[in-house]
Amino acid sequence: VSLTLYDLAAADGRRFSPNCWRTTMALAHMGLAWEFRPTLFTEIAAIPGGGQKTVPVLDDDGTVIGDSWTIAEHLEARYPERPSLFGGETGKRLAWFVQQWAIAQLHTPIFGMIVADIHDRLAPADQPYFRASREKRLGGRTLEAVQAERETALPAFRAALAPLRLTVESQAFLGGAAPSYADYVVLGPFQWARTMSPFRLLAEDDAVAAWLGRCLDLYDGRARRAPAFY
Ligand SMILES: N[C@@H](CCC(=O)N[C@@H](CS)C(=O)NCC(=O)O)C(=O)O
Repeated sequence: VSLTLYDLAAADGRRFSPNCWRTTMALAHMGLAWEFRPTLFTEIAAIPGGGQKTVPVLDDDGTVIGDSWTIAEHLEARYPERPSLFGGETGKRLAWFVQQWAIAQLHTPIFGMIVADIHDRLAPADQPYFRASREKRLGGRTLEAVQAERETALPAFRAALAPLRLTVESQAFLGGAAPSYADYVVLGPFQWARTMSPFRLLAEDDAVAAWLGRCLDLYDGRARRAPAFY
């Protein structure tokens, strides 16, 4: 098996992309070996195979696949003898729901709370692209102005974690006793934050923080060992 993962890299090489962390954890879950290709935002279009607009991109023995969900489906189908990411079709469809929930309730608010910190840690070649594309997405506001509101935004963000909090108070992982793809989807945006920003999203005594700790420890602490602020 020859697997290559194209993953965003910051100026110092650290891996921060929430969508790429989904794939990293999926590969670790399956016990597969892979090679990282650190990639800048401004290098995505040049990924071999061509036509990619986002990462992660996985090259599996010459088959080039974009989009983290498509990659997870590919891995599940291609390596059926490995530990399952979804635990069957019902688990897969529920993980899809978790992904939509995470994009709305985690990615979107976290983006605003760390967006200037992300910018400041990107390679100089990426910074003008990131600022222009993200300020457009933010309706013309500056990255700094949006991030300055993070203390105000934090209570609503934490309150919206209630469904996650109540779930992981009574079970170790989202699918029960063992981790599955749904956990990696939720881990992604928290990993994005802790790798790129010193701003603490969670109170230390939050059950979500305990769940996050369990995820960071998985597979020899793969996510915990990554360069991060805390
Ligand atoms: N649906 C895609 C989304 C991937 C995505 O948006 N990746 C971001 C990095 S986290 C990206 O590559 N953005 C490129 C850009 O903004 O130019 C997936 O799940 O893989």
